[in-house]
Amino acid sequence: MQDFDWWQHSVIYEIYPRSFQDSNRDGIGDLSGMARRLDYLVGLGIDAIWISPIFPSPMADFGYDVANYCEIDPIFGTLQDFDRFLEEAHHRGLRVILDFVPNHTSDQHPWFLESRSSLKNPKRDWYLWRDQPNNWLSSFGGSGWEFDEKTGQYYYHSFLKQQPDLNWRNPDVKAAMYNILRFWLRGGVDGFRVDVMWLLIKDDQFRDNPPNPGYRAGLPSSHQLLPVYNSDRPETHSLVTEMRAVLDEFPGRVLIGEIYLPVQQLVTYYGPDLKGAQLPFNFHLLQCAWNAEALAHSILSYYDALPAGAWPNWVLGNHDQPRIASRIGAAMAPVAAMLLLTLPGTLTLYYGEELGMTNVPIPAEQVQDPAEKNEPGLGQGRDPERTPMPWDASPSAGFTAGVPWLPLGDDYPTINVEALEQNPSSILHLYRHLIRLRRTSPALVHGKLKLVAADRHLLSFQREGEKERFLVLLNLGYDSVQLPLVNATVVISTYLDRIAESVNGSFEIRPAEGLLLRLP
Ligand code: TEU
Ligand code: CA
Repeated sequence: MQDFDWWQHSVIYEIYPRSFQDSNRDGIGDLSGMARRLDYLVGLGIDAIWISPIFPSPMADFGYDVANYCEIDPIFGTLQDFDRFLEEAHHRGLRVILDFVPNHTSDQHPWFLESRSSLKNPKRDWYLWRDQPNNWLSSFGGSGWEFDEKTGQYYYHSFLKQQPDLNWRNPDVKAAMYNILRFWLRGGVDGFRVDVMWLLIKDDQFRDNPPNPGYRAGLPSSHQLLPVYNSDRPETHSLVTEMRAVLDEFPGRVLIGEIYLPVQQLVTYYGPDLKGAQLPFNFHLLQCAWNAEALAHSILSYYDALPAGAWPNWVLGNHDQPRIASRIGAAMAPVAAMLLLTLPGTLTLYYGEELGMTNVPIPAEQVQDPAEKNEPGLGQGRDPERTPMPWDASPSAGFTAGVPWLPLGDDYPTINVEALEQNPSSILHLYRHLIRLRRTSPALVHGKLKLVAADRHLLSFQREGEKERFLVLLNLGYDSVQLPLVNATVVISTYLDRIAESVNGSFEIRPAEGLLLRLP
């Protein structure tokens, strides 16, 4: 795979740092803990780690409210701990991607403290201040505008009022943010996942958003309006291109964008001449109904929309979305694993996906996420998918010697790394096999994607490289399916049996079974 950049043939693994491994008994994961688990990640076969924010933060939105972009929050450790982590990861051949949160800072960031101190402060224009609010809404509920007594103006916040939005039309803001990227790039980080890339710039006239005709009671209040003037503005693209140019000052780095948009708009974030994000996250699988027709449609419409030369990527979970095993059922999780790991391009896993981890119900008094606290019961809460990684069956699952910041799932005594390790047909072993296969069979990474088809509960496609040809058959139903097949060999089943079985003639795919077959 020498013809490709490292990130093109990578499996990226997202770590939510509060929940991976605690090392000092405070019940919150940290860098030293993470470093202790690097060998596990090497064993899993992943190539790169993306760490959700670890910078100093009041933690109003658990690190997505940054108070200092060039330091590490003491909860997670020190800059030295980070350097050590980076070195140990690199030593093992793992890349490290940081989370860059450019749309907003914490309201405790010195820039905002200055900005709000007076109308004349040189940093006043670093944020979005107005005499009067317009109708824009916060994603976390209520108006997006907060009145500031002292100076008598309102500031805009796409998320919490503790997360004021920066003014990306101000050249000083841009320069400061690009220098932050350089700080970490010089320090050796391999790239960035950019938070809410599609929200960075807002309409310069602050026009009101139109009502959303699709809104109905029970949806988050932010859905009342269509985000026409405060998201996906045409000016965003020049910012993305500038960020990419900063990364390109350093060899071999990757720019990933968090973008929730329909495919046609999503793919514009590759940028003119592909000089935007190398990987605008493709979230369409994690939003797709779990049936063969919808999935085939999602895969094809994304694939067809890709600009020439653009590199595909796929995601089944992240720290904002219900876990895949809860969404489709634990029995179906292995099929999702096979789907993800047989698609072309770059893949992102969310920690615990490889265990078939499910959402953990959080009792009301233990809710942490402000998205849930602000609008309870509307399904906004993200705590259930952020619970500690279960490593073993010991009290607190080997995650902490203290009290975990979020509860462990009831099933952790059986669903944990150590237990699944000992069961050769577990989903953990399936992930490991599938990830390894991508290394030994480059056709799975960059071979052509062909013949994507849905037939009742069966989703199928082929992957065709120069030397190898594969057929992927995914039974998304709970009845077996009988298929006429000529001359193929089973490479792997999600049941982890029938390896090397040769197929000729009528052939059975069991309930919720995925099969990877080699074609002649
Ligand atoms: O998420 C952006 C975003 O749009 C989320 O609000 C997401 O749609 C929602 O959580 C789904 O329930 C990013 C981060 O990933 C998220 O954790 C932050 O809270 C948010 O930005 C603000 O930085
Ligand atoms: Ca800790």
